[in-house]
Amino acid sequence: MNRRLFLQHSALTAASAVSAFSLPRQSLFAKETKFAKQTNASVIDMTAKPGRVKIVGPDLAATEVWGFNGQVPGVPIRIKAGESVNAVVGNALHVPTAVHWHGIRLPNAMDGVAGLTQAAIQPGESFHYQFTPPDAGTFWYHSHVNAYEQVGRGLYGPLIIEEESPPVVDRDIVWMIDDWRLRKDASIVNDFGSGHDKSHTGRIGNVPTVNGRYRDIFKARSGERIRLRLINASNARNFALTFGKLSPSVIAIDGQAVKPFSVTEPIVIGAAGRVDLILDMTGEPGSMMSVVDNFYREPFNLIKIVYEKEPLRDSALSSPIALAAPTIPEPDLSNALALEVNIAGGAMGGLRQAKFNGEWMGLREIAQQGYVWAINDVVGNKLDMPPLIDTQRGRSVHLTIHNETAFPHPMHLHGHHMKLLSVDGQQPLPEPHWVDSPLVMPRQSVELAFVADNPGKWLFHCHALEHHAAGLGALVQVT
Ligand SMILES: [Cu+2]
Repeated sequence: MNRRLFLQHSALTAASAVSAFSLPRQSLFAKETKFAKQTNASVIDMTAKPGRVKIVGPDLAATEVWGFNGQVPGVPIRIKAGESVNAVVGNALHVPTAVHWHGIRLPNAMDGVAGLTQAAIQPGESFHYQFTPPDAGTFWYHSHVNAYEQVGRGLYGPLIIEEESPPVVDRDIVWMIDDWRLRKDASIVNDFGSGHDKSHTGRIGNVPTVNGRYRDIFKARSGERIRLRLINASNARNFALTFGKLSPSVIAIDGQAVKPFSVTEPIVIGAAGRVDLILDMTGEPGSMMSVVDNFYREPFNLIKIVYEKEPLRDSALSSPIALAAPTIPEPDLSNALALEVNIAGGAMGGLRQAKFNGEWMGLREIAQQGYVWAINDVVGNKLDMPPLIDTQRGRSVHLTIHNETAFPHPMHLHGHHMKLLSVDGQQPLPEPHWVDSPLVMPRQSVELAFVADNPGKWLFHCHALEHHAAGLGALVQVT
């Protein structure tokens, strides 16, 4: 079996280091994780505004965040396949904002990239987003204005589109995983977009959370079958999760169904990525276990699972877990626009010069403007630059991305899904599958293809948000 996808973090240990901030010590949360409220209303009111959230513990100081309706994660959106998202986004912040619906194949004008697809929503103003997602699955939404600060302060939430006939489970749970850079008093360290974060691995925090809570407890029952939707909302932290003796089955990646396969290796979820699991809770009643992250050098317990004393049933369910196959058009590789995409720059990257505003410039000079990355020797510092890809609607595009840097890059394409064809020349696990934010590890080459069937100018960028802010972005134009 090709374990590359799930072990691709192994090359990382030398290149990355978790932030020097130490983890605060405090009690675990006692209560079960629950979202404040499910949204069923036809029009969703979601206002970006400051809020106070107990992140580090129920008895400790609250953290001043920015959240949609003041909460973290933001107001949850859960609709059925075929239904529309109809959201009025207000802005009660003192800065402009906008909402990007991550992974949704939607009309360009609804994509939420301020300065490209819409004007930013100014303080006191609102914007009405309306679209019908073509795919069921696990998606999310987040700010796309100064995202490295606004997402880092909590402006994100889950967007779940339920299948017409989903697999039978006892509970359908969302874990939005994130990490925060907090001081001992639980306040956010206000060093967003620092030169170090931009040129190294991105903003890695010291307080990893599940649904906005550090070291939470998740209660489960023996015999229970859970669909767990993992969404990585971190600025830049990647996760590689293990579930003790449980044997999770992966049923979807980046919102799109895959042929179910079970894993014992760590499950890698790059920044902005999603993985849907079926978890059969086979532990003993009354026992407990930890979900452990192994991506970086120091493993840590992300969340504790505690079994209730009463089992739900004696043996695991055996009903089918496969989701319906995705309905994304297959790219035609025999007639595709082929492009090599070289990612270069950053610390220890060896990039000497690149094109900045159309002129060749030395990296030192470029760094003085706050940029350190380039795609095909072009620094992505503006939204009105010439596109990396300019193609007619309906054409297949075949990309080979080479990461020539010392850091991982989750490369997100807006408005489309791409088929992950190979990783370092080998077939990905379990087979070629659809992605919207593939994690490309240092020195890795990743082959992708998609049909450019969605007209507009779309962003193609690194979702380590500090990297994007420092030039790791380009445009794909479909006309
Ligand atoms: Cu990056």
